[in-house]
Amino acid sequence: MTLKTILAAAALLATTSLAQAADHTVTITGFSFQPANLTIAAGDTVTFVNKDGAPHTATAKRGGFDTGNLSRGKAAKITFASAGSFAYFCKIHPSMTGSIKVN
Ligand SMILES: [Cu+2]
Repeated sequence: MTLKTILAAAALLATTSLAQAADHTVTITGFSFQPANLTIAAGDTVTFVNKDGAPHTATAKRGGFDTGNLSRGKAAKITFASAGSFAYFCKIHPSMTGSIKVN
């Protein structure tokens, strides 16, 4: 295998893994997460966007991720590197809940 072939193969691999990771969006509106339950693949990202007037967080109940306070119009992008189930809530309004399942 020539160096040129190896470089081409590496470039192809990099392109393939980029194409496979998807970005999902959870919109926070009306004091709820939309969609509240989301299933994604390992390596995907989820962007939490706050469209409410009130500040909110998306915080994993058992650790793993926390957007911190998101005021109106703010967003946070979280990468889910490995499989698992993540129940989360809003620290400011604990009755707001959602879950992300990573396959
Ligand atoms: Cu909230």
